Amino acid sequence: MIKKFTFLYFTYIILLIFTTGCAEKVQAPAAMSVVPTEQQLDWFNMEYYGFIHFGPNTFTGDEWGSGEEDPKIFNPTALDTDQWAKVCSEAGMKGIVLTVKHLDGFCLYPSAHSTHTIRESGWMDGKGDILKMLSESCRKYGLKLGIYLSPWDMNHPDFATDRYNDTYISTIEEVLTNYGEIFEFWYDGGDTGKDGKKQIYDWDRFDAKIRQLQPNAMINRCRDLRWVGNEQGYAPQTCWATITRDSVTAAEKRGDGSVFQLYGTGDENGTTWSPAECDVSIRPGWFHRSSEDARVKTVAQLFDIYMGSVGRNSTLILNLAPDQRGLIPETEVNRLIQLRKYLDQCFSDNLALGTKITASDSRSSDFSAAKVINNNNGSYWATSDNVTSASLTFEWNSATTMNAVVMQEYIKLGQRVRKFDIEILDQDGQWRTVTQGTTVGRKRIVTFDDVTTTKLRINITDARAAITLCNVEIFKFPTLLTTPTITRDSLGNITIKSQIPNQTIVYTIDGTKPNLQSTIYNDTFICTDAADIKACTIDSVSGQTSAIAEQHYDIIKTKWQIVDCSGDKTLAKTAIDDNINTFWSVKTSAATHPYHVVIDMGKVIEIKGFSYTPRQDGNKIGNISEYSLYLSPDNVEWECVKQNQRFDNIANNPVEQRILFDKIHQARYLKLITHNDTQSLENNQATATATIAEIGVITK
Ligand code: FUL
Repeated sequence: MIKKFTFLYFTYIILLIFTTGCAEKVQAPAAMSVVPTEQQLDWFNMEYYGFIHFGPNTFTGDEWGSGEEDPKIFNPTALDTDQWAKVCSEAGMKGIVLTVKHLDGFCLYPSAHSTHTIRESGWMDGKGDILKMLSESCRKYGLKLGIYLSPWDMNHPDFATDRYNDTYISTIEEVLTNYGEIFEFWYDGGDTGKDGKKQIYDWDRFDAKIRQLQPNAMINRCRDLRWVGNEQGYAPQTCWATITRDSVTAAEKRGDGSVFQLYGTGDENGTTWSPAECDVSIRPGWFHRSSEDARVKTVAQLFDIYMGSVGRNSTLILNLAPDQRGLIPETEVNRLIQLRKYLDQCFSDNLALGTKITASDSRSSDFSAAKVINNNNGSYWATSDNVTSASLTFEWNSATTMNAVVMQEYIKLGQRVRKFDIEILDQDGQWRTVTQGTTVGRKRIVTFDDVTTTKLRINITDARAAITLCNVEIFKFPTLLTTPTITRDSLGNITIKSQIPNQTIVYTIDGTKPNLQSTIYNDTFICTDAADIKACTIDSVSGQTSAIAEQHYDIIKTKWQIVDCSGDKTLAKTAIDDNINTFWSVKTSAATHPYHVVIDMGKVIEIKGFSYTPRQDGNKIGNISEYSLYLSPDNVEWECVKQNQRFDNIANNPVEQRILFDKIHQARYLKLITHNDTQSLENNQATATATIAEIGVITK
């Protein structure tokens, strides 16, 4: 019996081997002629990483230095590269590229080939090396390190001479040998020296040196990757990972602007694999300047950029600009963390998992539709050779709400999809197109209005060769609840705006936290008295709210007048116009403190304190640091309620100063006398200015 079983068993095995050996195994699709290297695939998979612009410009307020800056101005007071790395890592970034040398020539490491470096700044007794510090911080936080080393150099005496190529090579050697593994090398443009002479760069030598020292580093400028052609962080809708370098050079030479479009779209017949990298700064400029603090990109803007870059077959390199302390400011940190939270929410529940999935064509069971939901980007759905249009249908057991689809091509074999559309099965049994697009590439994310359905169909309608998709995800992105902004004009009209249209805003005027029961904001309303206004956007179904915006207003100043002041009375009105973005600046012929202003509030009122808002444009000149304050019922009898007082920390943090009195006063007139300002204090200046964005009173 045992013998018989053994015999049958072996016969079965032999037959199995025989038949399997004979069955024709369906081959994978042939690769396209241009495909990425393993290093390019690794880099592409990083998706999102940071850029850091830091240097003398951080201290001068310039975007482009001249190279003539005194290195001593570089003096961060609390630099912490661990903070940079921690923020980037918590934001979900995978690396950081540092401007080791911007075009002003200043090196953030002590280069032996320059005399314009961190060593000459005297910072850390001339022993600082920010590249080293950052390389250690990146290691600590599991981030990769990249280097921006500007070939253009406005400081170096060799620039625009035959010697400069050697000098630049020497600096490449320094930065690529002493700081560990480098994932990306960023050249930048520009070639004109001070006297108008142009540097002829030896790019081939530079490339070869980088390859020799860091074979895994990705080089920009249409080598391993390309600039996307704009600094807004967006790739175009059609974005190929391939490009032809000769066509780029020709377009650059034509100078008709067409090259920027080419950088963006790439070229489907391109001969080099060089995907787009989208660069953008989180604030208007690449370097920090406090005058732009209010214009840090919002979470909604950053999310849109993410979708327009990572979601369009590109990577996103997002610039963070440390301030003069050498820290990434709190506003940016908060935005990045909020963005991370929102992205995590968006991509947390893949509705494609567990669906019944079918394809109109598959080349074999090894390349079945199910491969796009098996959580393995190494396997993929592929159509038969010559089948360049096909559909994938996802079916749910019950009606499901969705608004986003992620698709990924198996780009190891090259980029193929030219065109696609997405349909859902309507309640009346009809297929309805919800979105359409062109290229897919490494990752394409598309969104559409919420739809509730049991079936979704992706139609690839045109491709360069057999279709290969390794991943599809379907999501219901939650509504992005953005913090609204509250403003009041000089007549008392309150306007509350959300960054995303049609979001429900609720508000309170008594300082309580708004919730589903609070008043819904529909239109501008009047509030001339003191009020604590709080507002947020709210999801009327879940009751979830955005972060709360709040503004404290006191009585309106429409009837207020300037009775007397140093300098021009008409100009002084900007100090009581309820607009913190305008300011009164006074410097009389004496040009020294004290300056004064007397304000008539129209009638006798009860006041508990007063407020002073310094100018909000980031410039410190004239910010009052020492003052006295007087009150009067009749502009005759004056009482000094604050004598020779100081506004604490106003130099570092020039926000509204709210000063309470010891008791409530009845007054109609208010007189502010200045004794000093932050600039004069710092520079020991003999001449002085006083500036006032707003003076107000505290009544509640
Ligand atoms: C540009 C430069 O001009 C900017 O200053 C910045 O460094 C940006 C990333 O690249 O070409």
